[in-house]
Amino acid sequence: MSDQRKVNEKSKNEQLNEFRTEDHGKKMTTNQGLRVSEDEFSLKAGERGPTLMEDFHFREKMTHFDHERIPERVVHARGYAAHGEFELYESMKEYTRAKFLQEPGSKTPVFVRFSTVAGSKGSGELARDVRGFATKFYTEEGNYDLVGNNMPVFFIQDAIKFPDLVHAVKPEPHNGIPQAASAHDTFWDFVANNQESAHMIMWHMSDRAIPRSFRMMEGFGVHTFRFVNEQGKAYFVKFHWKPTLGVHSTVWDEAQKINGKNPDFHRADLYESIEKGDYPEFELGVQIIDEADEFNFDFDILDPTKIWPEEDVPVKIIGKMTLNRNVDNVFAETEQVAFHPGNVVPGIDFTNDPLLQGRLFSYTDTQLIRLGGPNFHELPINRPVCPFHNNQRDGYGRQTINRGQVSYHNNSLANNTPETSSAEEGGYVHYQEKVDGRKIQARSESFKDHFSQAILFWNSMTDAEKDHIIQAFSFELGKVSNQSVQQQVVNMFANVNLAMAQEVAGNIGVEQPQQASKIANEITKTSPALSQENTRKKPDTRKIAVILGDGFNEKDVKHVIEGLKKQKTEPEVVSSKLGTIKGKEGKELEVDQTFTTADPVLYDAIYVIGGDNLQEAFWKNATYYVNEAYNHFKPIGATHEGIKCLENNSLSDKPGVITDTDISSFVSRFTEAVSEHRFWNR
Ligand code: HDE
Repeated sequence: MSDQRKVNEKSKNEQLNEFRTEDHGKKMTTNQGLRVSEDEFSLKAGERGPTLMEDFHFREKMTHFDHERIPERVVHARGYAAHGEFELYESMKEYTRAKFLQEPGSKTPVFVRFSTVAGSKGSGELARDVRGFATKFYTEEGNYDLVGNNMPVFFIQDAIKFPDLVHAVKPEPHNGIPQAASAHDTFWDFVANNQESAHMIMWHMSDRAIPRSFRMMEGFGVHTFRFVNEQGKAYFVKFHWKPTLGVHSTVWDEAQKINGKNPDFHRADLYESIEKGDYPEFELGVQIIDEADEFNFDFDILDPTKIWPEEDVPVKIIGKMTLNRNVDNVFAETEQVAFHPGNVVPGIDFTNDPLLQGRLFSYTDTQLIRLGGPNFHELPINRPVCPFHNNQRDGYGRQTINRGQVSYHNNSLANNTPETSSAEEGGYVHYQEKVDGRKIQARSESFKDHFSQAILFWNSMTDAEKDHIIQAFSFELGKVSNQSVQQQVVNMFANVNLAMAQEVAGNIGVEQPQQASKIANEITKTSPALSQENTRKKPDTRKIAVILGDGFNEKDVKHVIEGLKKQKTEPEVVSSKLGTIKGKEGKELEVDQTFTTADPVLYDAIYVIGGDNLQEAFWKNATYYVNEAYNHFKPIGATHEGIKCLENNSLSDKPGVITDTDISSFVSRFTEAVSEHRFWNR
């Protein structure tokens, strides 16, 4: 590892340290540094008199408060972020000159923000929505931002339609309803009248739109980018993040309930896992296509509504990102971070994907209003770790004190510095793609197939996943009040699968389409990588509610809890009251949650054990827990008195329900069920 890289590993954190401040244990002062003698009572003319203007501390405190909000992001307002590092496994020298992708083992500090798209800053995190997955790499050549989503395609093909899409999905303007939801007339009216959205809608109706955790989502750069190597040769590239825990989701009923029980579910999950040292990990993968093969696919590789099926263009895993540090201050870091797909480094370039091209304009533009001027790059979280020098000056909130007389180029007074760099010196040189065309406002013919890959997606789903898609369509369209819109959408999706469209039509009471599209019958291809059923499955960090009360069997409970922890699951004792419960032999055990502070939707699995002589109310709560878990297809385990509880609810002997009188075999059988995550065959 080069010395420069070793420095870089820590440098972002060290850089942030210069801005950190600790108020704890300090004397209170004004922003001018004056010690404050009174912070409870404003200065008044007499004890019952009016407050005086000259009370500068009151004025400063109130003015700052009055101005402490900034506009939320126009999309992706609800987000949560963490710091980490990216370690390269394999040199990409053959394909790109990007320095952070050269030396295996080299590490680059990163900052990642996950988000929902449609909802406001305070909305529930389990909305059916796309998730943003934005990564800032603080490289020695400047910041590189990979501003992606958890779905590999997008709703539209041209950025000029983005304001329309967003207006359609946001709360309807005449009544401000609904918040953080696509289940309303304007969104589906947009879909039916903009059929390029078909493929993305299949993802949006799938389980991908209701992830179990930010730690269990894939990330995608979506667009086709370019890698350019030292010799100037270019390749087309798509970026993927693959979570080492696999890709996992909730079910819709559960997601809606989580939004009520814990609207911070995803951020709390991320924050707590980092605090516990269960660092979220994502491997970086690239799909690479040689320039010579640009036209060798049955879709246009620049079309952002298309994937490159992984079975056709394999994903090469080149490194791993580990998120290992929470922010110190959510506003300063998570809120003020400014991502931009145009932040690139030498060796990474753009393509003519018209969605990408438009994004290159939008991000700086939106930061200018959101962060109040052109100096947002100086905010600690946005500063590159390498020095920056140019002739840009002034503006609101400028912090840099540029010394010297000269702020223009060319000049002689400063020896024509700051000077530009050649490519050899690390200067960014745009890839010299030959472009030739008439100015025209049109869409390429090669972008006009909207259904083939929507069909590929449908074909690749398991029966359970297909069922979830049908249920999602039925819910979303069931919430649409305009029957013509409902009918248009159902007719549109008959182009993907007739039986699916007919079932949805039946569920929402509109006419069943009769005509399957020709291609729907012709396309039989599947892409196994699209199904979440083929993902990694592990018990790690799965939360288990251990339902326990007074009179429990100490030895066995200890054995099970320790056994579950050994398998890296996270058991929590749930009982009627907080405090401690007493075992048969008088030993006490701390209760983590009560039946009411927690809820079965907040756990991945339930283990009922109970205790001797428990009240009916205890078993009533336990019954609610196991039934909810059962309805959400989650693993359920029972031993001791818990077995009776399952029998009373006719749940024993069902798939994913483990009962055992032998405590040792129980632990291994139950852990196996927990690793399975969900039992769709109930
Ligand atoms: Fe964005 N997008 N976007 N987007 N986007 C923003 O920038 C935009 C698109 C994505 O955590 C905004 O700073 C246009 C695709 C993420 O801070 C804004 C188009 C993808 C985030 C903007 C798209 C994304 C944003 C709002 C159509 C996946 C959150 C606030 C051409 C590849 C970043 C902001 C964060 C945020 C514009 C489409 C990802 C308005 C015009 C496709 C993850 O500039």
